[in-house]
Amino acid sequence: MAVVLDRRRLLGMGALALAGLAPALARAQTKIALARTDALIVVDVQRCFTKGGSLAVPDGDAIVPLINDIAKKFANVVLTQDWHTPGHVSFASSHPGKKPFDVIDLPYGKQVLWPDHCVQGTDGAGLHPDLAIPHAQLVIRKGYNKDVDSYSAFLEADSKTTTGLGGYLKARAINRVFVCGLATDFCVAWTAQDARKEGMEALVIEDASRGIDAQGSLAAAWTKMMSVGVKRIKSGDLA
Ligand code: VGL
Ligand code: ZN
Repeated sequence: MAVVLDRRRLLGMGALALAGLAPALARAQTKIALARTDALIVVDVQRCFTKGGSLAVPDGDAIVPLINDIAKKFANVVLTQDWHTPGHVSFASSHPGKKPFDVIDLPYGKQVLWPDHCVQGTDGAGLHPDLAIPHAQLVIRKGYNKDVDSYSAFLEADSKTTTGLGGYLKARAINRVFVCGLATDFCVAWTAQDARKEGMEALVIEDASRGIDAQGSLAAAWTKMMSVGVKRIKSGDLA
């Protein structure tokens, strides 16, 4: 007979193959352990950005139960709310002849124009009714200056006006933030990048976020985030 492999030899090969796989398996199974120096930042999970809202992010509602679950793992949770004045500079309606998703030049740079959304004190600006994170410690509002947008929870679009979030986190010895929410390619991405500027580790939980993806903005945002050291993880990576 040409090839006879005895049982012993087969078993031996199997063990060898498995041994070769072991480091990869170990890596895949290493979960991220959370500490009191970590915070979860839940970005803009508001009615305006979910089903029926004026700037509804596709599938935005789907992340709410997942975020509620993830949040239970964190000792520190910060929520953000987009919180615009009526007639805000980021609204297309504030610029005659312009329509949503047009881009204009403002003193601080390019600004995408949006449908009116998250106007201070309106129902649309409220947190999603199913968001259930009673232990969240801080709600930070942003975009409340009429002439400046603020995708980031740290720094307004003029790149100099701070919301105070960096100081708050530092004062509480938090040095690593996990970011999730809406929208991946705008407020989540800018928040994660600015956390890096604050000298913190930043990880975006991809499956607990959803993007708007206007003109390739989602892929561009990931490239940008990666380039400044933001890590891309999934909720299942958390211990
Ligand atoms: C957002 C567009 C305009 C966001 C806020 O939360 O990502 N996007 N305002
Ligand atoms: Zn906004």
